[in-house]
Amino acid sequence: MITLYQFPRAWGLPNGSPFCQKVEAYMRFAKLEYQTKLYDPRKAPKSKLPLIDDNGTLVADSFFILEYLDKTYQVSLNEHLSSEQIAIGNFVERSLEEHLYWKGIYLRWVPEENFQITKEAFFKNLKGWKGLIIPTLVRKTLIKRLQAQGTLKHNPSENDHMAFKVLSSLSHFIGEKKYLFGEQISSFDASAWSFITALISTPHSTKLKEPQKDLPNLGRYAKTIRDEFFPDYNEMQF
Ligand SMILES: N[C@@H](CCC(=O)N[C@@H](CS)C(=O)NCC(=O)O)C(=O)O
Repeated sequence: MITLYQFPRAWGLPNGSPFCQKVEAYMRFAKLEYQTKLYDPRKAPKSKLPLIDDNGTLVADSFFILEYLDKTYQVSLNEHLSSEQIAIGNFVERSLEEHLYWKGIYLRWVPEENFQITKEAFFKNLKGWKGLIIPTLVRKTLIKRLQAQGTLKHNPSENDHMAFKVLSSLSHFIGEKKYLFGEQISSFDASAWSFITALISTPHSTKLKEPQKDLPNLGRYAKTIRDEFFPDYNEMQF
């Protein structure tokens, strides 16, 4: 049995971390049997989650986890795709995970009202001094990372503008299609679904929610995948 080590679930989403949600989505697309457990990222081999344990084989990082599962269980979710489509899928995945992800971190952790929402979801079980200090320390660490990565060099409307470009590109790419590449799901939908819902399906206040109005096909896409693969997550908002 595969164990997915991850963060707590939040806001009706399968996970508070889009990377953990991506792995769970992939395993559901691939109809693999798994269980989930909470884990402390500091104990993980790459100090980040997701991490899987497949009968003693540990694999860290969603990219390597999907490659491992594909090879080990002959999942082949992308067999119907051309090399050109696979190339596009890789570019989409990278732009969501290496660019849009940071806009999401900014959104959840920097504006004070949003930080309070994040704190409530991720740290509500911490009691006493831990509940006071740990959320602020995590926030400080993430702010340092956002400065080093570059997101905090831009003002909020510049960041919203950059994130909106990625979302609107994705919206144009999806168009009327059911999944990213048509009628058949691919591994790239695991990433796209997780990063879209990480932005549009949480209670944080953001101009990026406007895509739901301006780019309604993203909400439709998110709901289609929820209905088909995560019907048990009926509290998700689109
Ligand atoms: N490239 C990694 C990124 C994973 C990642 O950034 N995970 C974050 C949560 S979204 C994490 O574990 N952060 C904990 C930390 O950095 O201390 C993947 O694809 O799995």
